[in-house]
Amino acid sequence: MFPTVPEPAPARVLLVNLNKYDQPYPVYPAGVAYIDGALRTAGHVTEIWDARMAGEPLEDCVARFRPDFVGLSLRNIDNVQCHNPKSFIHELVGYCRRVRAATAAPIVLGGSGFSVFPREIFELGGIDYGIHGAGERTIVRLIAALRAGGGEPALDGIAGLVFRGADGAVRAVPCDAESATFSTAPHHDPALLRAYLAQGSLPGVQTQRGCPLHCCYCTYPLIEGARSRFLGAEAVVEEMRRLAALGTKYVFFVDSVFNTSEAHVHAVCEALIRADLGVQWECFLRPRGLTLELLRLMQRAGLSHIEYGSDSLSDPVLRRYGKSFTFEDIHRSSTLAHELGMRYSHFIIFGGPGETRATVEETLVRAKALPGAYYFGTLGMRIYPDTPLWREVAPEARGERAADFLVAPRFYIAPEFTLESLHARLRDYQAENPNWIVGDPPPAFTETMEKLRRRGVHGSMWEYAELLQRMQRA
Ligand code: B12
Ligand code: SF4
Repeated sequence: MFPTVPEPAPARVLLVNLNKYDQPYPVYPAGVAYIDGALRTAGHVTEIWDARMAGEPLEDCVARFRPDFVGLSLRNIDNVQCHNPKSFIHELVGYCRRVRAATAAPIVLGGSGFSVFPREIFELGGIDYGIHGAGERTIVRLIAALRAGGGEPALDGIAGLVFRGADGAVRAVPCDAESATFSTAPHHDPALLRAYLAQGSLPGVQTQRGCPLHCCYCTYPLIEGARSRFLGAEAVVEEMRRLAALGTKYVFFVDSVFNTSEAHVHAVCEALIRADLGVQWECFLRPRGLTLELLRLMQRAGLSHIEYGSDSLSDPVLRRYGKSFTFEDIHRSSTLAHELGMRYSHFIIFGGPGETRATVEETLVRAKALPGAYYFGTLGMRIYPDTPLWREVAPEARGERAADFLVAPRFYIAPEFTLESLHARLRDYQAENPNWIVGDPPPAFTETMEKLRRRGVHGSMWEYAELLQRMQRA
């Protein structure tokens, strides 16, 4: 007979969602739901404290729940608005202090915001462990290793973990995003989900992770990996079914790009059509490789609003931004969506590398030629470490460090412009073109959205922004 090894008691893990930001609407913490699902599957006991929705102070929750571990989720570092910047880093530091004062439990920090600056945020000093990238396996392995008394060699084998070694140096174990699939399922706290739905949130559904493309500013491949991993179509339907059963009528497919693989789009849409759940959705699409048939299939499967990640309507700028399509592709994708009567928008980043006054004007003129389009414009390009833009700007050569770009958000603005000159041009243009939103949506739009949502209207509703701006002009 072998002696029986007692199973360790389940750990009590308090998950804290730090995100209170409400533009364009409060975002349901899908990442926390995934971590919750993984911890529960591993047999642990969890509770969520949500900075926006919690009914009690964080300290009271800690005292009542008595966690063995506290997991913090950091989604946003800042609002990425160059002319109206708002950093969330001081808020993070404040929360770390409050948790530290309330419990001796180890603090583990993860989330997309953390994954953009993992070392720099770790070095702010408020946490014990950081988790870069997808957190499900990593947090379960970390808890097992710590409870088994595993020291540095055990931690060194945990992909995505950031920790301080015995020598005092920060160690970042590389992420492992090589598997061709991902298959974890989130756990939704019904009360939390309903609270977000009541404030107009569109719960996120993730059908794939990773982006293999190389746009010059983009962090998504750093957060999720550069290789696409797909969730099976039936698992996507199951997730949509669970959300529908909890009262969701409209979701956001949070994939970096939904149409990276035509086969995946077909599989997911056909499964959704068969399941006939009556849930509508919105997603990011690359304006390339789309056909009328493919878009019609997505429409039949519930796609209601398309967000094209176009970035510019000028070909020299598209090339410099590292985009894998041309204005002709954008024009074709827009016309197809319009023919099908679908609502679609383009994200445009003004003032990045290669932008000149002439290319800005080219984009603004061409924008008028796309039938029925809505536009979201931003000014300047946020500079993130480890991106092609970072290497082009080469801040280290001037003695600057990545940490300098964390707390005070920094943006690239092409040499022909100042922030003010670019802002003034776009503000004037927006005044004449109500289908544009530059920067944050106008307050009248946000207020109207809130009213409509309280009356049970769901979805993105950008079309109301145009209506409101027209009314204001009149
Ligand atoms: C979809 C998306 C949106 C959609 C959201 C739609 C919706 N209804 O959910 C829209 C377009 C509305 C949006 C808006 C904004 N977004 Co956005 N968005 C994304 C995107 C592409 C995916 C986010 C997502 O849901 N992923 C799926 C979930 C499951 O993954 P996850 O949250 O990352 O969680 C995993 C890990 O991070 C980790 N994890 C998460 N929490 C925890 C906790 C612990 C303890 C652990 C261990 C691990 C862990 O494990 C999870 C599971 O694997 C990301 C980029 C990206 N690829 O990540 C940007 C991103 C999150 N957005 C970003 C920003 C800035 C914004 C805006 C501020 C932009 C703006 N100016 O309006 C707003 C803020 C909205 C808000 N109120 O918070 C930034 C945040 C970083 C930063 N620069 O600050 C990102 C990273 C993009 C970027 N620029 O780099 N966004
Ligand atoms: S901008 Fe979109 S397509 Fe380009 S690398 Fe980022 S996620 Fe991929």
